[in-house]
Order: sequence, then C-alpha cells, then structure tokens
Amino acid sequence: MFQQLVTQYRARLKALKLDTSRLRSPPPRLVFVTSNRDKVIEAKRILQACGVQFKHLSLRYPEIQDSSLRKIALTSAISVYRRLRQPLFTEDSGLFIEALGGFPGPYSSYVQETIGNIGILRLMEGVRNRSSRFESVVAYVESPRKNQVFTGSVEGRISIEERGSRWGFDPIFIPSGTDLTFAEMGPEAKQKLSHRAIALGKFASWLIEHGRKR
Ligand code: ITT
Repeated sequence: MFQQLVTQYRARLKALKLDTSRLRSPPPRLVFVTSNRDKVIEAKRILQACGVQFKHLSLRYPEIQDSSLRKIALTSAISVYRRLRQPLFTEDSGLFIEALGGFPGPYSSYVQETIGNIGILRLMEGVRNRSSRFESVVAYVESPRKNQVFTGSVEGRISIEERGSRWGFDPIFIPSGTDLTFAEMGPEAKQKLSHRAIALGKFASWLIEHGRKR
C-alpha cells in the first residue's frame, strides 16, 4: 500500500519534471533476527541479489532442544514474533557428520564455542568415513497464523586439517565436487552452493511470488 503511494507520488513528480532520484524507499519491514554477524553478511549477499531487503536485529533467543532443525527454527521464530509482532525470519543451521551419528547437528553452535574445529578434527582422527552435510532451515513468520519454512543442504566431507580462515566450520568442510574448504573458496563461490544460499534462495522466490519483497 505504502509502496503503491510512493510509486504514484514519483509518477506525479515525474509528470512535473522534478528530480525523483532523491526520494528514499521506505525502510524494510522484514527483520532477520540472529546474533550471528556472519550469517547476516551471507544473507545480505544472497537476498540482495534477489532484490529482497531486510533489517537485522541482533538478539539472542532461547532455542528448544530437539533433533530437528526445522522444529527448533520454527519454534524460535514464533516465540520471537510474539515479542516483536512484525514479519521476521530466523535461520538455524548445523553440520551433520555421518561417522559421528549426525553430531554436532543441532548442537553446532555450542560445539563450535566449546571444542571448536580442532575438537571435531580430534574426534575424526583415524576415521575414514568423513562424509558430512551442512543443513540450513529458514523460518519465516508473517503473522500469528502464517509461517513458512525453507530448507537447504549441501553434502561434503570433513578435511584432515583446518584450511582457510573464515567463520565456524568453514575451514573444515569440503563441499562435494571440489577440493577446497568453504573457507578457502571465498564468499562468492560459497554463495553458489551453500546450504544457506539454497534455503534463502527458496525463501526469496517465495517472497517474490507472494509480493512480499520487503
Ligand atoms: P543464531 O541462533 O543467533 O542465529 P548461531 O550462531 O547460534 O546464531 P545456529 O544456532 O544456527 O546459529 O548455529 C549454527 C552453528 O553452526 C554456527 O554458530 C556456526 O558455528 C555453524 N555454521 C552454520 N552454518 C555455517 C556456515 O555456513 N559456515 C560455517 N559454520 C557454520
């Protein structure tokens, strides 16, 4: 509605041959709630490329303990929505290592903060099956009764040692089809195949399809 008014106003000014380039777009109404700065940087790259704008709100919110990332993400997003009462999304992600029965999975954040990559590499010492998977779940809550979940995953393997220096598990995760870790390949290449890019790409398509780009 507001966007429509701005468009009409711009058209009127244009008819009067005035400069409309200085008119600012309304601020984004969509909020990304996360305490993780690296997620925000990646989400900006991915969503802005699709023309989707959002505002970042840094907030630590309680997460339920569950084996399903989907359940954790949606429960968190709904509880944050109850506080903020505006359209928002959260993103939950994790690294699932086959030989460790899917560990750290939903405990990825805690494991990263405690034993870190070195601890994971120690657990994997002498383990031949290094298959692993990164998963991402984006939970969008628009109103008390309207929510959507978008998922993305990328298969790969755990490296023998840390390579590259980006955030989280990036230095030890090698996506299938390459020999580089996420950390070594850099943000642009990571964005083409990451779990987060897939989930956020689906989210962006949904927003565009339903006319909710901001
Ligand atoms: P919020 O819950 O506030 O969004 P968080 O960092 O706690 O932030 P998660 O609970 O989703 O987020 O934790 C997932 C952890 O998995 C994250 O902290 C990283 O350590 C790791 N991780 C997830 N995606 C990653 C990626 O693309 N590259 C490297 N590490 C990643």
